Amino acid sequence: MQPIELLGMPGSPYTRKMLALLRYRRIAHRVLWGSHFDPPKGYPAPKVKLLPTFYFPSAHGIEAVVDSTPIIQRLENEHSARSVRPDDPLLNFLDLLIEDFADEWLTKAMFHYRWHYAEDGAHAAPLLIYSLHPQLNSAKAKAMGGDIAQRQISRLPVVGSSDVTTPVIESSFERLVGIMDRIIARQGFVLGSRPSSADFAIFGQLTQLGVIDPTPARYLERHSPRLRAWIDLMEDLSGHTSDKWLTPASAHDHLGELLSEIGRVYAPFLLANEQAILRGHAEFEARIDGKCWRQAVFPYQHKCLDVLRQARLELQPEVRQTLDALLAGTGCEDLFATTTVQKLRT
Ligand SMILES: N[C@@H](CCC(=O)N[C@@H](CS)C(=O)NCC(=O)O)C(=O)O
Repeated sequence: MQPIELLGMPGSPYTRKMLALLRYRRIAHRVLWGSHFDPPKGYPAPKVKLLPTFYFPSAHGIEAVVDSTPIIQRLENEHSARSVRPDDPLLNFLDLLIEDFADEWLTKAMFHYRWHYAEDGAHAAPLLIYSLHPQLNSAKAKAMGGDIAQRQISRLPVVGSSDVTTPVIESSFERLVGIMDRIIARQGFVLGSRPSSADFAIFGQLTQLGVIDPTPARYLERHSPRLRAWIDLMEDLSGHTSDKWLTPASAHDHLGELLSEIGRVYAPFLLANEQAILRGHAEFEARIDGKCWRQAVFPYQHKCLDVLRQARLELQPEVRQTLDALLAGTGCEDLFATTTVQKLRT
């Protein structure tokens, strides 16, 4: 089989998520380091210019595809060994939910810590430029670094990072460090002794937060050397052999505090975003974790909520009941409460 080609950057958390996943799955691949500012010649452009971009062979030549979660599913359909999605339907749902939390919420911490504080921004800008142009002279690199920093800083409000939301984002990141430390100590990974797509999603964001960006990396080094070491291992699990998923009966004890974190911050965010979108508002203000949250609406994350709701509805009734019992009291149950859905749609 032809190796899969993908375009990405070391400073892109979703690129790192997918590269580690390809390595664990032993799927032949070639990474083209670069970005859509200067895309590889002879390759089509994707509809939305995001990293990573996968170039899959298709009947009409090469197809450029983005969005890691459906790409993971496509890889599952095409390659059966070393799956990252549990067969058990309950665990499978939890995997989707936790992957979504990492992709859509933890990434707020990633973007926030990279560009909110001057020290971190000044550190990241030249790294991003030199990873695109390793031979650039330093004066040019400085100018280009300034441009990229300016562009990214101007986008902070889009993901919801501001002085108003800083306490919510930072305290959630700090709690997650503790939660992941205990998850790894117990089982090695989020859903057992083998990695699932949720681990790769968390890992992707942590390749930046825990290693590259000085402020959060210092926090992680001080508070969880175990999690810091896990990041390095996750990078290449091509030789990992342990293959046990959690038993659904142990899901409560192992995942309870992670689900409560999702229910504490991400669920109220998704619901407030949905409410604003359905009412046609351009921005919203909500209480999250007892504090104020303010940002522009984010239509993609409304789509994520629909995907989760649909996945829950597709579960067999007895699995859905077990799931609902597991989520009860975590705050995640609000995402699926029929009253919430009806109230918002009327
Ligand atoms: N939902 C997408 C998100 C990908 C994404 O946001 N990638 C970032 C880089 S990590 C990007 O390309 N942003 C556009 C830009 O910076 O112009 C996925 O899971 O792949």
